[in-house]
Amino acid sequence: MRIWQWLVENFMNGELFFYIIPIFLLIVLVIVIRLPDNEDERDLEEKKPDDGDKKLPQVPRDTPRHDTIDLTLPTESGIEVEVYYKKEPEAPAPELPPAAPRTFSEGLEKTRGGFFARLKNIFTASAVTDELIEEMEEILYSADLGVATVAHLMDEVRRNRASLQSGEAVRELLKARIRVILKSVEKPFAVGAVRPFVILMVGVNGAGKTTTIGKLAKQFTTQGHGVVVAAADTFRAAAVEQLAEWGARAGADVISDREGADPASVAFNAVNAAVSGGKEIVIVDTAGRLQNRVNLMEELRKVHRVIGKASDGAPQETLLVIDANNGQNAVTQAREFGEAIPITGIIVTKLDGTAKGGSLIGIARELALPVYFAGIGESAEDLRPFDADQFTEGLFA
Ligand SMILES: Nc1nc2c(ncn2[C@@H]2O[C@H](COP(=O)(O)OP(=O)(O)OP(=O)(O)O)[C@@H](O)[C@H]2O)c(=O)[nH]1
Ligand SMILES: [Mg+2]
Repeated sequence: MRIWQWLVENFMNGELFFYIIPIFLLIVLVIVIRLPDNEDERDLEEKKPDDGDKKLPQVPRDTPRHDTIDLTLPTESGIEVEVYYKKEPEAPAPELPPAAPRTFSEGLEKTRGGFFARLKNIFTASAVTDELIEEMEEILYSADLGVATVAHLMDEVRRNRASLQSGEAVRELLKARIRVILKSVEKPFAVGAVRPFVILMVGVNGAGKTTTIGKLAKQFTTQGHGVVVAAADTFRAAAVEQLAEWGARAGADVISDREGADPASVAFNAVNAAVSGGKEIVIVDTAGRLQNRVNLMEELRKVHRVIGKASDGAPQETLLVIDANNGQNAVTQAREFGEAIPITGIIVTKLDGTAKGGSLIGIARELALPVYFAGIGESAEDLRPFDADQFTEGLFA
């Protein structure tokens, strides 16, 4: 039977209503049930974040990276409505050009602005008088170069007095002599063939040991070396955390122990970890301050000795970290540390933050130890192999 015949027949005999009425009632029922939800959703759509309705929480802008962000919002009718915000695809972060490493000239800006700026008057004088030479001597003495070094430089000036006809000539002589002093301590740092190659870092508190270890570790891992750093400054818990952070950043293994643990045993474990893990370089951090200086020196002696027990001939380098702000005090520090353990080289830090960069001239001449690196900023690249020419040019720029 065709459908239209069936409809006509059922309409005629009244049975059609028997089917239609239940279907109609079912539709009405569905609409009634859905209505409150729709109202709430409409309510929400109309609400703006700034319309003063404090009940609506704002969607946090930096919500974690889910595909959707769901919130359950209370509405005025008391019914909770779940809202899903589709997460916008994240735009890739714009590629920043790699920061150009600082030059020595930039790192020495403060030093140039200090005593070297005062020497400018002398360097631009058209004639060289005895008063001018005396004025220069005074400025040099006030510049923390150290008495012996200033005396040496002034001897050179007086010896060549006859040929010094202009301030420019004085400048060139001084620059040449300073360059010679700095050249005598310039030595590229070389990681020798011994494995593991152990570097022990020492220095007074705050000199920059831990930071410098972080920077060095980063440079070594970037060069493809496997590095272990030893948190042998167990005097403060924060020192271990600081080194662990730097180590993680550099991709180096960190060997540590609880606060107060024996620093020598941490160093010993680190050397053994490098041997068993096939790592090439171990850098040992040490405390800069203990209850007193005698304790510190005792402890450093023990660390040095125990490292030697872990690996014959280690440490291959014992580097003294010097804060350039300390000026000539660094010479005293170096002598004190040198009496406890054999110092093999120097790293001077914070040249960028001081007007006392010239003190390195005195340190170089007095200590006659290789200056391997100079810190001229906070980033890993700002720990630079010491370059006497660049340093001299930076001072006299
Ligand atoms: N501007 C600048 N700051 C530096 C440089 N080297 C180190 N610093 C800062 O000097 C401060 C002290 O450095 P640390 O590495 O903690 O010194 P430390 O020798 O380990 O100190 P202790 O653990 O107390 O013995 C930190 O705030 C470093 O960021 C540098 O070359 N330039
Ligand atoms: Mg430290």
